[in-house]
Amino acid sequence: EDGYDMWLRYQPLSDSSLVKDYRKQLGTLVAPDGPAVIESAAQELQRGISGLLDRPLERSDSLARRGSLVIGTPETSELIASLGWEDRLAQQGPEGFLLETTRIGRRDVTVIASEGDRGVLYGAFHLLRLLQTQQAIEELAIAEAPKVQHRVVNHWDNLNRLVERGYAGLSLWEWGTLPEYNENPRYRDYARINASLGINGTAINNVNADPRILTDQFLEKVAALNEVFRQYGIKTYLSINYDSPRAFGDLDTADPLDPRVQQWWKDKAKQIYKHIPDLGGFLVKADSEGQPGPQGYGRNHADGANILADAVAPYGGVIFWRAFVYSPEQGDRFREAYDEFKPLDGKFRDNVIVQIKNGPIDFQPREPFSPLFGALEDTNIMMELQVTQEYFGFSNHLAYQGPLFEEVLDADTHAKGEGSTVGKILGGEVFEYEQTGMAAVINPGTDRNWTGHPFVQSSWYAFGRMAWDYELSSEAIAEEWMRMTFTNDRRFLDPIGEVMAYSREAGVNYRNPLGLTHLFAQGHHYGPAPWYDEAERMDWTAWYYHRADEDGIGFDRTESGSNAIEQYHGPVREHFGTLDQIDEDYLLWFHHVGWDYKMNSGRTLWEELVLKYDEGVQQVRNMQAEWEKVQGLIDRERYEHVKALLEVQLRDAIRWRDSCVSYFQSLSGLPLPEGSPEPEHDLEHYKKLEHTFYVPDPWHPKGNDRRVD
Ligand code: BDP
Repeated sequence: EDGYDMWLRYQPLSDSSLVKDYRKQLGTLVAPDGPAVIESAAQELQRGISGLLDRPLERSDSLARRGSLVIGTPETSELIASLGWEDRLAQQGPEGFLLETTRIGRRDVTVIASEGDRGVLYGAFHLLRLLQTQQAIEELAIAEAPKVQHRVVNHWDNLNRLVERGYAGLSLWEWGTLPEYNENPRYRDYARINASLGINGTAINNVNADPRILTDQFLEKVAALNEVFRQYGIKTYLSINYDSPRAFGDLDTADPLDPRVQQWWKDKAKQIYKHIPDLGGFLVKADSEGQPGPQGYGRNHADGANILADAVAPYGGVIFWRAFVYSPEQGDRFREAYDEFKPLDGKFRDNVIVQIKNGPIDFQPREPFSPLFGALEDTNIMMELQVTQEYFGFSNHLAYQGPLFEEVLDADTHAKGEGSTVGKILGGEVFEYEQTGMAAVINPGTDRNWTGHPFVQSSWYAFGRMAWDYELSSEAIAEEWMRMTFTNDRRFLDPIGEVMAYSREAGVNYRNPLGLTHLFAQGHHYGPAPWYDEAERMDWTAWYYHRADEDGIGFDRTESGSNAIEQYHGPVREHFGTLDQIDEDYLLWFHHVGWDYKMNSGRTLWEELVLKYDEGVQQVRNMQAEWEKVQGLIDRERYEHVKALLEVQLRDAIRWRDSCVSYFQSLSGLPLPEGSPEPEHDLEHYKKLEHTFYVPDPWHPKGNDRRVD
C-alpha cells in the first residue's frame, strides 16, 4: 500500500461475523437518480460497501424484501418523503442528516436522509466510517449537523506549481492541461477525501496571490476544477491580489474608496462569476508580509474588505479576510492583529469573515490562543489552522496536530463568562455571527500519498472532523483515523494512539519548550537558529522572541513589558499575567525570568528547560520503540516508510536539542543538570549547520542556498 487511498481504503473487513451482519442489513442500495451530489454519495456507498464487505452492492429502484439502504432527500426520493421526517430534517439543516434504522411499509431499512444533497453525502461517509471502524449498526439513530458553516481548506499553491510551505511534491493543479483534462482521477479523489470529512470549500491558490488567477485563461481552468468539486458539495475560492486593478494595467490605484476601483471589482466579479457561477468568493492576504492592501492607500481593513464584499454579494459570494498582519515598526508582534482589528469591530459587511490564525504569531508548535477570539462581537470570524508542518519538521516528522487543534478549540476566552471557549465562539454560540467557519492550510501535492509523511494525513483528517464538530476529542479522532487508514487491530491502535497523542508535545519539547517560540532558522523554518539576532526586521529574528541574556530569558508581555496580556479578558489576563498562576507551558511567552527562577517542580528554570529538551529527544526514541512493535500488523511499505522517517526525526530532534542547549548555555553559563548529556559538538558547529545542513524545501530560496563548508 502506498497511502494514496488515505482513509478511504475500503479493504475487506476481517471480522467475519460482523461482515455477515453488515451484508444482511446492507443488501441493496436504493438511491434516487438526479442531483450530482447524491449520485456521488451513491457511488461512494457502492464502492465502499462493496470493498469492505467484499461483495458488490447492487443498486435498485425499489425496496428489497429486507436489507435495503435508502438514501435521499424528501424532494428526490418518494421513499424518504414517505417517512414524514420533514420537521426533523429541517432541524438538522441541508448539510445535516439522519442516519437511522427504521421501517418503510413493512420493510426494515437503513436510511440516510437530509434536507439537502450535501447532507446525504455526509451521511453516506458517516455510515462508511461506522463500517470501516467496525461499529454496530443494527440500531442506528444518528442525527448530525455541522457546528460551523464554512469548513474550508486553503492551498498555498503557486501558478508555477511550486507550493509555498508544501513538502509533498508539486501542486495538484495541472494548469498546463486544464481546462481540457479535468478527468484527472486525482481531482475527484481529492474532492472525495475532503467531502468525507464534511469539508465544503477549497481556496486553491496561494494567499501570496498571483494576479493572473483572475485572467480568463485561468478562470477557465478553475471552472473545470470546480466542475469536479461541485459534485462533492465543495465550493471553490480564489486568493486574490489586492493590487489587481493595477496589475492588470487598468488603473493606477487600488484605493478601495476610489469609485473606479469599486467599479473595477464589480466588473471583475461579473467576469469571474460568468465562468464559475457558484464560486464561493475570495480569500485575501492584505497589508501583510509585503502583500498590497488598503493601508497602502491610507485606508483600513474594513474599507478594503467591504468593496470586495459588495462586488461578490450579488452572486452570494463571501470574503475571507485574513487577520495575519504585523509590521516591522511595532514593539510586539503579538499585539498587532488585535490592535488593527479590534477598533474595526462591527464595520465589516455581513459577507466578510475575518480569518484569524489560532495563535497571535504564526502556527508555532505551541501558542496561546489569539486574543482576537472573544474580542470581535460584531464581526464574523473564522479560525485558520495549519495542517502542513511548516514548524514541525515539514513532512519528515511525525507530529499529529489533533492535540494542538483541540487545545485552542477548548481554550476558554471568558468573553462572556466562563465556558466561552474558542470552539463555541467559532460556532456562533457566544456572539451572534451571521457566518461561521474554520479553515486549515493543507498542502497536499503530487506525492503518491498526498502529504509526504503518512501521518500528516491524520492532521488533515483531524481538521475536517473538528471543523464539523469542535467538541470531538483528538484522541477519538486519532483512533478513527488509524482504524480507517491502517487497521482495526488493537495491538496497533493502543501503542500508536499513544504515540500520536504525545507526538506534538515531543515536537514542542525538542524545539521550544516552556513557552519559547520561533527559534527557527530564518526563511525555510526547518532547523534551529536560536542565536539569530540580526536582520533588517528584528521580528524575523529568533532573539526577538526569546530575549535571552546572561540573567534570564522570555518575553515580558505583562504591564511591565508590552502589556499584550491586556488584550485578553480578565481571568485569562490574570492567568497569563501572574507568575504563580500561569501554566508553565506558556511561561516564556509572557514573562522574562531569571535562569534560577523556581519552577513548580522545585527545579530552576535552567534545569527544567534542559530536561524538557532531553524529554523531547527521549519521546522520539519512545516513538521509535513503539513503532518497532507494530511491525507485521500493517503493510510493509508504509511501515518501513514511517520507520525511516522516525530516524530522520531523531537525528533532527538531537540537533535541535543540542543547538538550543549549547546556545542557551553560552548565555546562562550554567552546567547541565545531572544526567543530561553534553552536546556532541561546540556551539560553532551547530551555528555552521544553519548554513550547510540540507533543507528539504523545494520552494524556499533559502532551501537551495546552502554552503559547502
Ligand atoms: C507564514 C509562512 C508564509 C506564509 C504566511 C501566511 O511562513 O510562507 O505566507 O505565514 O500565512 O507562516 O501568509
